Parts: sequence; structure tokens; C-alpha cells
Amino acid sequence: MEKGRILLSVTGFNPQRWHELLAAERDVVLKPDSATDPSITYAVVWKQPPNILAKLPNLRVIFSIGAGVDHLFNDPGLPDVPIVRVVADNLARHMTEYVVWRVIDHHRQGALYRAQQQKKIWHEPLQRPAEDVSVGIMGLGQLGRAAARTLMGLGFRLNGWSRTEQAMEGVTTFHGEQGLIPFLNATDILVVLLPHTPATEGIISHDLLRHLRRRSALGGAVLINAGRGKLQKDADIVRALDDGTLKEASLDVFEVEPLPKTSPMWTHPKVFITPHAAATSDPEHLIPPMLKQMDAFERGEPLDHIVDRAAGY
Ligand code: NDP
Ligand code: OXD
Repeated sequence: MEKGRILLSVTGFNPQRWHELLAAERDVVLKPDSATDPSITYAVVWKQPPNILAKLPNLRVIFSIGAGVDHLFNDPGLPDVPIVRVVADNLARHMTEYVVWRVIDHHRQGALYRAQQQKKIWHEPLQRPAEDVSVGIMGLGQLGRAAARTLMGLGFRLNGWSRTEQAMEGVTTFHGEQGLIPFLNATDILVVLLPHTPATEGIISHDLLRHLRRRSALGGAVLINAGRGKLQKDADIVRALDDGTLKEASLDVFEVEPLPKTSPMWTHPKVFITPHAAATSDPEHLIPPMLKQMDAFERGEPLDHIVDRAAGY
């Protein structure tokens, strides 16, 4: 098979570096010259405009620029070719940093110390050890497992929830609908690393949050969402923070992004916000394995990290 051409289609950020690295080895089209460019074999995409892929007659593989592929499924004309998503140590480390940063900040009472500093208060609050705190990872996949491993090393107790039955040493695992409430009941800090699929949309509701452990070593339950904004109901989170169902939240993702200026989350004293920046795809690390996969595909070898379309991730 000949070296296939690539369509690079991105919205929301400047793809210059992605272009340079891909173009070092292959012919790259930034905008298809014609809507039906027959020379394009691969598409490398992040939120591509709807229906552009459907018009490429010889498209063989779609590469998602992110680990999440919900951005692709928004396209009503998504062709029926394999979709490869990002699975990379670099991304997992990046996400682990974010999760550990937020877990530690909540555990070590960062918000309280920041408030004390504002008022020049010298006071040491009671600090419970990590072993008294259970972190529940919702979505025990590539990123959830990486974060769990590091948190375990810090002494936290770990629970994990997945769609299918999973095992991980040192982690108490739960799965499926029947495992959800027991998982929440055993969790003080809920870390959401699920994909956005029809089954997970809106799952982080007030009703779900009220099942978290209240008698917690932290003095209340904590939510950290670095999965997707559409997993959560923003208004329910605000309600949960206001009525004490949640003590604090760290949110990297929101129902609408960028988070509208009118959102009460921006100024909520119990919310810590980052702008969908928990683990940004880094072309320097992600392009080389992508190009390797294209070479392997052309030698007739199987692709890695193919999305299960029926499951939606
Ligand atoms: P994986 O596919 O490796 O893991 C997904 C996990 O979620 C699996 O454990 C899976 O269960 C579980 N899951 C999926 N659907 C359900 C369900 N209906 N009920 C229960 N569990 C479910 O994904 P990654 O770990 O690589 O990535 C996770 C998500 O993180 C991405 O989809 C993306 O949305 C988000 N992300 C966010 C970033 C950011 O910067 N904020 C950066 C990168 C990713 P099972 O094990 O049974 O398959
Ligand atoms: C991803 C993301 O899915 O950056 O990789 O959100």
C-alpha cells in the first residue's frame, strides 16, 4: 500500500505544530482542495466540521487528537472506518498530575489555608492522614488506572467503577449499575474520568452526589471532574455545594465550554476551575505513534486503540 495522505482538521486551536510534525513524514492537507479528495487515506481530527469526512471516498482510518472521541460522534456523517484514539504514557502522566494535585489540595485543606492567609490567620487545623480518605475513580481506564497507581503510593484508599468487571491490585472495584451506589457509599473524593457516551451523559447529578460518603475524614464529600462536562449537570453541582451534599469541587470540564461568564461556578467559593486543561494532547508525543500506526497499517498490521463504536468510547 502507498503512503497515504492525511487530512488534518481541527477546530478550537491552532494546529501548526501538528501540521509540521505530520508533514515531516507525509503529505498533509489542511483543507481538502475538493470535497471529495480521493488521495486522502487518513484523517487526524479534533471537532472536525460535520460531514467533511463523509465526502472522502478513500478514507481508511480516523485518528482522534484526544483520548475522548465524543467530539467525533457529533458528526452525523461520520464514516464507518476504524477510529483510533489517543492512549499515551505522556497523556496519562499529565492527567495523573492534575488528579493528584486536586486530591492533595482538597485533602490538605488548600481552600481553608488560602482563606486563612487572606485574613493573616496562623492556625493549624486537624489534618487526617491519607489512609483515612477513600478516593473513588469513576472510569477505571487508561487514565483512571494511572492516577490510581500514584494515589495508592501516597497512601489513599482507592475504589474504582467501570462498565465491565475490572480488577486492579490495591483497588476495590465495582462495575455496572448495581455497583454504582456501593462505590459511591465507600467514596470521599469522587474523581470522574469517564468518557461522554449516551450511557454516561448527565450521570453526575445531585441524586448521584448524595450517595457519596458524608461521614468523611475530610468533613464532606469532594467532586473532581476531568472527564467531560456533559457528564455533569452544572446546576446540580452548585446545588450540592450550597446544601452541603458536597464540601468542594475541582472542575476541569463543563456542560458548555468555554464556561459562560454568567455561570455561578466562576465565583463560587467552593469551586476550583481549570479550562479543560487537565491533560492537553501534546503533538511532540502523540504524532510519532500516530505515524507509526499509519506505517504499520500500510504493512497490513492491525491498528491499536480502536474505539468500540457500540460502547461509544
Ligand atoms: P478509557 O476508555 O481507557 O477508560 C474509560 C473508563 O470508563 C473504563 O474504565 C470504562 O469501563 C469506563 N466506562 C465507560 N462507560 C461507562 C459506563 N457507562 N459505566 C461505567 N463505566 C464506564 O478512557 P481514558 O481513561 O483514556 O479516558 C477517559 C476520558 O478522559 C476520555 O474519554 C475523555 O473524555 C477524558 N479526558 C479528559 C481530558 C482533559 O484534559 N480533561 C484529557 C484526556 C481525556 P470499562 O473498563 O468497563 O471499559
Ligand atoms: C482528550 C481531551 O479527550 O483533551 O484527550 O479532552
